[in-house]
Amino acid sequence: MSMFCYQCQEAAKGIGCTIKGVCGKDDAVSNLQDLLVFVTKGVSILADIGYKNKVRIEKADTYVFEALFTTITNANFDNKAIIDKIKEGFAVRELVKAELQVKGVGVPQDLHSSTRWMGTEDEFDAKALKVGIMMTANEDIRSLRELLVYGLKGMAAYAEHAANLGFNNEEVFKFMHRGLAATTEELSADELVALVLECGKFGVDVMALLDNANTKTYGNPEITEVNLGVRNKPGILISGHDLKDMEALLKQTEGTGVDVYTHSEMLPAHYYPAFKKYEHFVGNYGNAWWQQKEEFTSFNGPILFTTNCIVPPSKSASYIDRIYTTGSSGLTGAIHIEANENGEKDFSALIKHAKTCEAPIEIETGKIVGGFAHNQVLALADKVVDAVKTGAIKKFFVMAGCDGRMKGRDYYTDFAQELPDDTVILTAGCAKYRYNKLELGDIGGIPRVLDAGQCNDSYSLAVIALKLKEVFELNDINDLPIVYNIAWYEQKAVIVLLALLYLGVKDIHLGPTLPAFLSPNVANVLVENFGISGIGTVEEDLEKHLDKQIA
Ligand code: SF4
Ligand code: SF3
Repeated sequence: MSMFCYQCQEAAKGIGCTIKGVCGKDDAVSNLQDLLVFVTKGVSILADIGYKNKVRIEKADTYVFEALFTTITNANFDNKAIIDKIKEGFAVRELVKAELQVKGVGVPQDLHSSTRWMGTEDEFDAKALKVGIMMTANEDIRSLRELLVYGLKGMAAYAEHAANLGFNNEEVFKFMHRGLAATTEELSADELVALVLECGKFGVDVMALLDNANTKTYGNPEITEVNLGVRNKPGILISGHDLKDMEALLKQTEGTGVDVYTHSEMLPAHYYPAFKKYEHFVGNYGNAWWQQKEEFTSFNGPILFTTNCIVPPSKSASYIDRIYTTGSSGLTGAIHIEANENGEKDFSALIKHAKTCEAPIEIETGKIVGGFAHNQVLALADKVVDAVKTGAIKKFFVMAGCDGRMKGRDYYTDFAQELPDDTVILTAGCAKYRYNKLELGDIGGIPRVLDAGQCNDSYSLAVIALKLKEVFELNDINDLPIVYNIAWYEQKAVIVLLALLYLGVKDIHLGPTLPAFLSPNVANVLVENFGISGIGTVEEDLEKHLDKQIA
């Protein structure tokens, strides 16, 4: 075994990737990521001491969310970027120690070795093998520690997007440090379960923070028709989740003769008033992340990754020299655009590059509709409530989450297609690409697929559910006619799941497979306390779900 990783839904054989990741991550990158998480834990242990003594060291907060985000599935495949981040971690640890000393806060000598281990680059691989996931011998403790770390990775991603827009929540940072530090301590399974559930609380908080950051900065998402076709000018394709990068790219491309298209998780950018005003913001090109090889080939222009999900291109891919990364994303061979000291990014290299490219080849035409985040849905609340009261809408299905390349994900297309006409799908995240182009119609003008936005906008779906609970004067969110049939892939889905559990949502169906990192005992805790289960066949599941009415 040259590596071990089981953090995503595609973990090899449902157990873990041991030679090379199904995602394309090789053992060198995987091991460097393990070492990066180790060093990040050291920073958090020290920052946690700081917070407990009312000393906040901002650099530690920023470092921790950036480092964790770097290790999310499909975000960063660039060895050098990860090595640099590890070395930065050494420096941040020293900075925190120095700062604590200045503030008169004592740092115990016997702290975990992650607070002090330092090595040269040629020692990294050997050290990584000693600090990986499998070093926790007890499988339940390992499972809980990793569940917590993955929740924190998702939290880190959302915290970074919010911070990029100038929105921060110290309580979230505090918890991130405490949570990471806890994974180095000898805690009991019960103590770890409590932390995992608490992680869900901060998951709600960080998604609320990001929702506030996005809507305060760019306005509330509105019902929008997004064009799927192309124009005859060269274009830049932008993917990932970062709206600040989206804004900068739109501003810098204005008047240059270069069009901008979204890919995968950037689709919901079209729903924001601040972006709709750009005439050269043409539409969405393609589908979910895993279809990028074909779609990037036919797009013809440069592609900007602001976050995951990157599929590392083969050496013969025609678009290999058209890939640019920024933020926590990275790919060996791609050009990485760094922010300057003011947080500004210069995308002129992409624009120049685009001008030398052909216009995109059209792969589809037509439009899709989205923009049903909480504000928009609540504006339609009367209509929605009436439709429920009259029985025009019998049930809502939350089908948020991620898409992926596993064959079994056809289930979600079939499931959406087989749902009766008096049901509505609430979605967010790239899971929507499994059914957002089907002709599912509407109920009295309310489309049967309501897309709230990106995976982080699952928060919107929770706000909508809480509002419905209030309107129908129910005591329990689980009495609503809402079924949760969630698809997961990477660690942002883990924080969304923990957030839903914190909000009291029960009986969530999670697919296409249950996480490899849940040991049988930990899975049991989730089943017994929250009724979490996997998925069955479309027929079985429809039968099971369709008898649930308002209690
Ligand atoms: Fe395997 Fe997923 Fe880890 Fe990649 S991220 S190595 S596919 S478990
Ligand atoms: Fe998708 Fe990667 Fe998770 Fe943001 S883009 S939902 S998988």
